[in-house]
Amino acid sequence: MKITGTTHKKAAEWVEQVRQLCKPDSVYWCDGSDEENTQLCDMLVEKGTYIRLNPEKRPGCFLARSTPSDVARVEERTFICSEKQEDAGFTNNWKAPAEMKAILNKFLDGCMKGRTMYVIPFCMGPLDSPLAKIGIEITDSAYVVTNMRIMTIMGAEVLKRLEDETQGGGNPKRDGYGDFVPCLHSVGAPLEPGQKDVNWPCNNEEKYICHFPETGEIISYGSGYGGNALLGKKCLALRIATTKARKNGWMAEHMLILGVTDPQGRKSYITGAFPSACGKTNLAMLVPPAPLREKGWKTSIIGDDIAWIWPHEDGTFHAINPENGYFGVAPGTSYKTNPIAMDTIKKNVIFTNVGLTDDGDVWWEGMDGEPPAHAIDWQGNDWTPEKGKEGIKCAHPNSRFTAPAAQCPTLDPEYYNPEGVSISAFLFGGRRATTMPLVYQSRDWKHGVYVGATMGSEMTAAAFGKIGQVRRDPMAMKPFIGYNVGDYWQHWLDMGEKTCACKLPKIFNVNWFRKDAEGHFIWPGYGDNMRVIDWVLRRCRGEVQGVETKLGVSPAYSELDTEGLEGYSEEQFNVNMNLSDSEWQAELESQTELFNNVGDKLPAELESQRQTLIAKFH
Ligand code: TSX
Ligand code: MN
Repeated sequence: MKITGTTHKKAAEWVEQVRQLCKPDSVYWCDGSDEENTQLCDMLVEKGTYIRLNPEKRPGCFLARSTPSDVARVEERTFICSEKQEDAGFTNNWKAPAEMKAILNKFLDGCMKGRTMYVIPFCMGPLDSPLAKIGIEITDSAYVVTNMRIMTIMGAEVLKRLEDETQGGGNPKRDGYGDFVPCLHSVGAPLEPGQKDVNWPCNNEEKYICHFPETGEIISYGSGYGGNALLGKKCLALRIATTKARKNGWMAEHMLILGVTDPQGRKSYITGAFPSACGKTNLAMLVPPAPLREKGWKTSIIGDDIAWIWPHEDGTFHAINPENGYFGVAPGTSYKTNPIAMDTIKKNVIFTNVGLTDDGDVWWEGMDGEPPAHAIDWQGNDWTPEKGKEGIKCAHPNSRFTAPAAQCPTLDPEYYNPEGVSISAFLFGGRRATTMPLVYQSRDWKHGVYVGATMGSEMTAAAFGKIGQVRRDPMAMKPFIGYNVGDYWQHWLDMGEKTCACKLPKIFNVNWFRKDAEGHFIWPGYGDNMRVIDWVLRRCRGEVQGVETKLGVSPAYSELDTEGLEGYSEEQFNVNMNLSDSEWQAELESQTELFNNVGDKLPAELESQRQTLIAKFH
């Protein structure tokens, strides 16, 4: 189904305007077909960007190795370009739109010389959903095209839908009906005539990841990696979506969506917001422990990273996952930590910056079994377990798999439902060795918003500051809110007025990472988190009383299903749930820095919530 252009006037004009600015050798409209994908992957293998993995071990899989300077999102080069600086707020870098456009136009002029300009029509969310967002990404990276094909609904059917919408087709209730989000991406590495390309083109001097919330545009220059380049994900589905959601009364959140079936066959859905390194993908793919499985507990996944949530006609909040795949961190993924992910990534996967074994398979730190005696590391060098002992990693710590959601064995059929799923509970959580109990329920919506707003997690990698230090990460959204964080909190408070309290999702805080006096994790975590979720769901149904604490409502030990849970005594539970006055005084005091940073836009309600707690822990 070859496409060569569009009847959508705005899209056609924008593509032509970008072509004139970026000056590519050619323009290619992506139809999303298998044949097209095969051709692109073959070309990337020929160019050296992709290594075809052993078809016996990883059929349809490829490995890409990036330039060592282009391995992660670049938050310090990410900008919110609103007219007023106060509309970006302290969590974002800011520049005025006209000023940023002037800078970008200099870089974009001729930036695609010697390259093909790919036009990718894509949709975030089921096409018929009232929250679905159509985007068009223009990129000069075929790596981006092949990843976008996995991560979004991509190609001819999306472009046709956009065109049909100008004629009254599709779902007229769609937020953005008839329109699309223009997403311009360039690796910023034009080729002179005859110049040989490199395996991973990017720009080592300049990187700009720019969002224009008032006009709903995205421009990304200089990086070919993940969230910098696959513009449907963090850029559209979070930063731009948050601004649209605020305006139109819905929520774009950095949340997993998990389905749970209990032994009576009742199906519930919860979402969870967690900062990085808390195992969000593991939770989204949770396998209940054997004793609970035998009783009939089952889980399913709607999404592992992003949730779009709205007040549904039925009075409850519904959620869809706008993504079509998983862009997951590879290291640490194993049959022990996440068997569902391991089964999802057996075929048709793009691996980026993982190790390559001598038999053409992939390897990373934390995979099951012994490390290979020899491999090629993510930079293309020989690797042995001896090098590993010297601290040289085989896979980059931020190495990734790009895998189709449809391949997940526990994918929930409701994933495809345009109306989404009704959400019973929101979980917030971070990695905290002290202070935070295993689980508590907030007293009400407003208190829950405060709990999410003050979320923090201890750093496990030096990337964000000192290891062990608490980094505040409101709703796990710090780098993803496309406007002022104070206004974002106010929007959360306002959402609590959209339906009656009894139909709002109940808000819980969890901490899988508390340690005892000897420095050991108290809670076994992983599949056993099902026991906490069981209690959460019984609380949502009003089936269990819990115990009142200074923070809200927590389980009594007897309310937790501890069948088959070895080595977790009531004494350990008590340590796990303990609330220390001195730790909480320090916690509440340390929240002032965050609130002071928010300044004038801080909703009074949140400071009032903090004062209520200060009085309790005095
Ligand atoms: O993902 C994790 N989850 C959520 C799982 C559904 N991890 C890994 C975090 C890094 C991404 C966890 N680590 C979890 C957890 O609940 N809990 C822990 C801490 C922990 C680590 C090891 C053990 C127990 C707890 N026990 C043994 O290794 C034997
Ligand atoms: Mn994420």
